[in-house]
Amino acid sequence: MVVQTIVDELGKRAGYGDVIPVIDPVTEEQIAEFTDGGAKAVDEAVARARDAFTSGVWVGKAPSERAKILWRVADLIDDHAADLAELDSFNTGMPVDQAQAIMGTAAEMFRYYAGWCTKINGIAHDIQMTGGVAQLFSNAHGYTLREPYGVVGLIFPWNGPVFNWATKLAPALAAGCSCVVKPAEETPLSAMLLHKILDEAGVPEGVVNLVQGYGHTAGKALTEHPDVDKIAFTGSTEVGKQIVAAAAGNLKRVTLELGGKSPVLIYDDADLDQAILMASMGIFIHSGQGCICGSRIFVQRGVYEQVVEGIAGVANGLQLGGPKEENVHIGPLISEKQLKRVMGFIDEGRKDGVEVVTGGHRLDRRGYFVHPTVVTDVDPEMRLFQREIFGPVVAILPFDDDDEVIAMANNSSYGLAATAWTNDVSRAHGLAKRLEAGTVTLNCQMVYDHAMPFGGYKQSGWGHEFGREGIEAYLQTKTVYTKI
Ligand code: TXE
Repeated sequence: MVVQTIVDELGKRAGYGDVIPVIDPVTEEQIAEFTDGGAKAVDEAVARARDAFTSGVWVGKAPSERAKILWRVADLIDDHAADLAELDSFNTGMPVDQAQAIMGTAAEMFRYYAGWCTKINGIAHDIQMTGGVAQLFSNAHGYTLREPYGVVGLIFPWNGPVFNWATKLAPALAAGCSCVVKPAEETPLSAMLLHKILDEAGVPEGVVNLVQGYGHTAGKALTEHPDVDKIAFTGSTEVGKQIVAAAAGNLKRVTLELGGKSPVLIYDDADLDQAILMASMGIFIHSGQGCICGSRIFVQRGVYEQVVEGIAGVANGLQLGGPKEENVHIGPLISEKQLKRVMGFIDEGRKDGVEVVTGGHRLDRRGYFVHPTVVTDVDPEMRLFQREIFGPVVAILPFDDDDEVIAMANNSSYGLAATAWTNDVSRAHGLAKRLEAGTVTLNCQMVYDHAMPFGGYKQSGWGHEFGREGIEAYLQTKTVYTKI
């Protein structure tokens, strides 16, 4: 019911470019279409956002009022969780129960940042300089103001539409920014309902502006726009670099949450049942379309065969299918483009001589389904081992000691997440220090909390989301001196 309404509304949106088809990754059929907003829709949206910011309709509200509205957004996300989950699973093919679980975390993101609205403050300082010309300023007082950047562009991908939206919008609004939101062209649906939720919650008109369109048209125009003060982006490292270049025009601020090739270290003293299950789910869940997926697994030699066998066993036991099918664990890849990309890496690996222990093929049915795939005999310099595949493909290598595995794990241009499974507590914390990653999980995997910062080392990103750092990413500091 909600799907049809949103599909109709999307189709009726005014646009200025090509008609973009929306494809169901389960059936490969077109389920909706819309017109690319392009640069013109971006211009209009930025102008509305600027007017809203200048008028003070949002940034000028009492922080406690902003907090109340963000709480209402959270409550409305909860109220509409079933509809939102239906839209995301319809659009991405992910199982409905998994989509539903994500809605709760999106609502909590708004509650968490609602709390920050009343806690944005600077420092106060009595001027203490003495001697020489500094005496002129000695009887003075200084303080800092934490102010929102102004108009921010929020660009995100298709792998978790509602969650990605909440992760960017909640802190941006808590900080007092006005926003232009550009969802991925593959997944435009849930953002339409979320936009209505903002309206119903009382976010004033013009504060959040939705632009639907391609990355190379609307997204690019947003990143180049001279009246946008900041871009927050989640997506590929390649596009992240283009955004940095585009932002140079007006030196807009940029935060980036990019790809990963996260290592998972499994030692022979670990709880192997747990490690095998979690390491498997850490790459196969959502068909490997998660930035923190553990796509490189290193296993201590004594338990190597056992772990490879165990992970292949989990892979073979997973049921793939669409949201309307029974007992499904994993959905399809999002698009034909991603299917070709993933199969391209597998085929290249085969030619280079890797052993495909299980999987390595798409399913013999409609839809962009790839069988969870385990490969061994991999040279660490292979593209399959160095590049983010963003599919259900894991490479497993043996290791003997800490130094060897740390060198292999850190041999990556990425640095988003890393995991170690070992019952030796001292070793675990030693590894946490030596692994080059923005998030390290010890004897657990795929863990996150709204209050804990999340960001990438190396080419996995700039800046942080979540926690205090998450709101600070939307604030700048003004220093004020006053003579007493
Ligand atoms: O990403 P893109 P794609 C990685 C993953 C995946 C690969 C390609 O490896 O295989 O990226 O996925 C917008 N200026 N990640 O093609 O192109 C685009 O419209 C401004 C990891 O989907 O980066 C969409 O909204 N915006 C990642 C968003 O950027 C542009 C999640 C992401 O698209 C733009 C997704 C441009 N020039 C993919 N070009 C993660 N970190 O989780 C595109 N966009």
